[in-house]
Amino acid sequence: MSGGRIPIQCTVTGAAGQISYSLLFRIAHGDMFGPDQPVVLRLLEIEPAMKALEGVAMELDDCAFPLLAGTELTSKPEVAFDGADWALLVGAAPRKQGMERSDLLSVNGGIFAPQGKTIAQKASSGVRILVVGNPANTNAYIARMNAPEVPAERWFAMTRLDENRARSQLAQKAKVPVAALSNVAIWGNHSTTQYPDAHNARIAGLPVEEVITDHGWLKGKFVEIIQKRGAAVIEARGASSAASAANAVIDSVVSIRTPTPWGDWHSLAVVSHGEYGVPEGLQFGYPVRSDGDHWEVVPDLQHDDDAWKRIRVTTQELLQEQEMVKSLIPAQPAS
Ligand code: NAX
Repeated sequence: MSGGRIPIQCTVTGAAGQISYSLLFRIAHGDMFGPDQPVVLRLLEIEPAMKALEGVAMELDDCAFPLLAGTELTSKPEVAFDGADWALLVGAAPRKQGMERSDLLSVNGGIFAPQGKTIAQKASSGVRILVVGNPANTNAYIARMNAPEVPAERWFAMTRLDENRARSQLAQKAKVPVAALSNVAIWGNHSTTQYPDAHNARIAGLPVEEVITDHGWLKGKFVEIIQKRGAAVIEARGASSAASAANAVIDSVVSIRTPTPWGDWHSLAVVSHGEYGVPEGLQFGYPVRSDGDHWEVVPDLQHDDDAWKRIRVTTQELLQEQEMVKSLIPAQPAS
């Protein structure tokens, strides 16, 4: 029962795409906002995909979800983001053959800069935004910088799929249930330079390195598996991760909205305030904990030289991406 609660307005972009095909049904089922919270899905697509989106909406109807208080289908960002409490930016332009990373960044910048502006104009005053579409960190940075009216702390980019992949790989290696894993963090960019951190992770409360004694695997193969897992899924499935990405979107929003279990943390790319030496303003993957309203980057974690090296590499990549999109960033007023 929804108990007369005001529905949450949840915008999803790229709503006819493959991630959304898993995501929308789970949101409407209550997995994201809880079993008593009605939701209105505000679904944005580009014009050529509107017919497919209508088909998705028909299937949503056909589920008769008690919590789904409405669906709005549109190709107009100003309609999609109107009154949005949450904006899940899944839609992005895919990388095409022959495209350089800089081309991909600028094509997506053409999507995320105006979306940032529209969010600032139309969304609810408490809007929170999770960017999924790749390159996720820099797309979030572009949108955020085009929406200076929306506090920087409200913008997130998704590194949770990488965390979940890491939890699962560590559990399999240690032959323990995945629920035994805690304190798994992804540092940096959602790309092949990310640093999945086993050193600070725990298995049933013990440091992972005490349980998994193959330290060569932890420092080498494990890191590589997580960095390249997306490509491995494409290779096997012939399509990129979709259901697991949708699941990670749910997990990310739940982790932001609910207090983090004591002593644990989860991975999100958030605005850097210089934590761990990362330049201010980068949208950087960190271990984050939340009290349900506010979040903080977990301080004082220790890294060895190898980890610091990896963190520097992923930081450099993000700085390069930032440089490539600087024409999309409006001049910031002097503070
Ligand atoms: P699809 O190509 O299936 O769907 C994307 C949808 O976005 C399409 O329907 C397209 O019409 C729509 N779209 C394009 N431009 C749009 C715009 N300006 N406004 C609204 N909609 C627009 O991709 P899918 O597999 O769903 O993946 C979506 C994005 O997630 C991709 O960029 C993908 O790379 C990224 N991913 C990010 C992950 C992460 O962990 N951060 C993991 C999974 C995924 O690879």
